[in-house]
Amino acid sequence: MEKEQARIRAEELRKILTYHSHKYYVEDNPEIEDDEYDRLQRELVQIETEYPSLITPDSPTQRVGGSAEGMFEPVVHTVPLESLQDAFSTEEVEAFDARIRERFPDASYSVEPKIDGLSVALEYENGIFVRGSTRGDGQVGEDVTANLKTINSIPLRLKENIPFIEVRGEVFMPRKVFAALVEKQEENGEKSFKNPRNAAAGSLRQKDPKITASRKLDIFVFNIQRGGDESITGHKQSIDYLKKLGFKTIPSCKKCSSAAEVFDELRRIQNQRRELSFDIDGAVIKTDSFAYRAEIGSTAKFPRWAIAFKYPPEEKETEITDIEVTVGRTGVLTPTAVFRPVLVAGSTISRATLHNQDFIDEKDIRIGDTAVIRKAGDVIPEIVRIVSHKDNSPKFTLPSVCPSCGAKVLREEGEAAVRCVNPECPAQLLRNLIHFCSRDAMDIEGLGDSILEKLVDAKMIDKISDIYTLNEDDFMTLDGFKEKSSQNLVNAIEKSKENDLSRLVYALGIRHIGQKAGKILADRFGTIDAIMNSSYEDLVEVEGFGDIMAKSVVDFFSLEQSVREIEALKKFGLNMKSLTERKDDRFAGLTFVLTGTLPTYSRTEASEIIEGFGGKTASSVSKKTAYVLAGEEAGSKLTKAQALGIEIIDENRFKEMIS
Ligand code: 0OX
Repeated sequence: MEKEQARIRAEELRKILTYHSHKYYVEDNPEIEDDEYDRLQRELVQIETEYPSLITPDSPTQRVGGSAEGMFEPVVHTVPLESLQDAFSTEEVEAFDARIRERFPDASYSVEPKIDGLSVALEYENGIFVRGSTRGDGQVGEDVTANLKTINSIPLRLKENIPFIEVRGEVFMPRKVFAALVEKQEENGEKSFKNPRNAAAGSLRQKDPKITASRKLDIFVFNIQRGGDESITGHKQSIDYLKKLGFKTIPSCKKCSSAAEVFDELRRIQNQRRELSFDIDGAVIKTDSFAYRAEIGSTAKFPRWAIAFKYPPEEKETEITDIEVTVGRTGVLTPTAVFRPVLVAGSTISRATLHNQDFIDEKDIRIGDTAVIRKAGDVIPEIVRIVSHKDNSPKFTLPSVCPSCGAKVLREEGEAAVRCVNPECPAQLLRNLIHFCSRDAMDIEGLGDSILEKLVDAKMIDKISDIYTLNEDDFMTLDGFKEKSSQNLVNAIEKSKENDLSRLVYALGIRHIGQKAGKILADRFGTIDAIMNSSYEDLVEVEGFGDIMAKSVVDFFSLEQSVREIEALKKFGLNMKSLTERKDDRFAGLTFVLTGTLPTYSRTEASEIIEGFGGKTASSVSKKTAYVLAGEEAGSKLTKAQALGIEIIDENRFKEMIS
């Protein structure tokens, strides 16, 4: 495509994509299928890859992967982001109304929900989003533009090209997103966020905008800080204007002309609280007229013209009848309190996670206790405090052996979680098998999740080494297997025996030992026996290794089951030696970045070759990158490489370089 033609099409695509993104994320009323949206987005990426000079800051392709320059630098708020005075009783609201009405008998209020998130300021120049910052202390916040760009409901371009506007909004994490994130964190034995507010704050503070993007944050805008349409005279009118500009505005804003109307609205908001998909912690009552606001003014901390009415979280008392301990897919032992079912915040709850031993100790939770419970973020049941213990009830401690397999459990230093690391533990077997066979590990083509699940269910395998006992007849007993497909699988299993030791080390699923660490261990020690016999002291010496990784390797091989498995794998003829005999160091000092799909090499294979010649691979393009090895459907890395003038090579050229 000619450049001029490309420019016109890119502009058109941006308009279409921005329109549909607004329909989907702001109006919650999509007009096209996701597939169609993705197709249009891909077309735009393609044009921008071919002509990087056509990329604009408001391009929908720039939400993730745009420049993260200036992140976390201080931003002085020209108009402070004030906080609100809280009211906990109707009397306090009445007193507020009396104070306002004394001066302005005809004052009316806007009442809106108070979103439980974190305040941010968004600045737009000539309709383009140029800077976003956190509230900080209200006077100075931090630049989080790159992270805010990943929030799809924040327009990168407004519907009108006004010279300047700064708005204020509340960034939040929807309850469902929060619940899924916590589930994942618990499953991985990570510290989980306490509530959606903390999760939103943590997500916005990420150094890598990709992580922020994965957290699916959202925003409600509720204030003009500076600029915009100077003819606007009141709050409700300003919200309508913000909506017209393309912002996702606060979900309701009711104008009330009397205290009675205010109370009706406060009740209405409180009653619908449970049905909302996000957390609110109250409602805000604001004097609507900007002229009146200016006269009423602010204290050092709060505006005098507004007040936040806080709704109390619902709490109930119940009895803890049991504490159950389960082993998750990642081997983490999770204690759960079981209690007499009670109705809280609209649903009956009977269980709450106790996270780990530290949490239990801190609150001194025991079986038989009377406890106060509530729902964190109105979703996740939690124990707030213990009211009383039953007479003579003992302290609760997690078992020292795995409830699933009986192996001794371990608690790593600095970690809250207690884990079963037995590779044969049935609770983790399937996960370990899937990892073992995966592409970057032993790369056993065809032995994917569903077949492995069938093999486990049929009790044909109960440990990793059993994979190597399988023959064609075994596969033929499974649904859908014919002679040819069974033979292919057996061949793939056989082929995996030749793999480099680095793959095997990674495939064993030792905690904290990823692909890179597997390679380092294989290169440094040469054989599996040398790795197994290495001490903690030997391991911490290894470049790139720290205390946690060294301990993890020692822990893994100190288990009898691990040693037994390695011996079995040896017997089946798996290669136990490092095959990396460096031919020469032709790539020494050079860093490669891989992007897109290469015609014949997998990414892992290409990385292995580069490292074999003494080079390095990195995941992102920078000035230090020597080459970008690009395949089909290469994305933003290619664009960045072009912009930085870095040499881009294809697989053919790469093959020439290594021949
Ligand atoms: C909220 C919220 C926060 C603007 C001027 C004084 C306080 N969390 O939903 N703050 C404000 O108002 C600010 N309104 C809100 N709705």
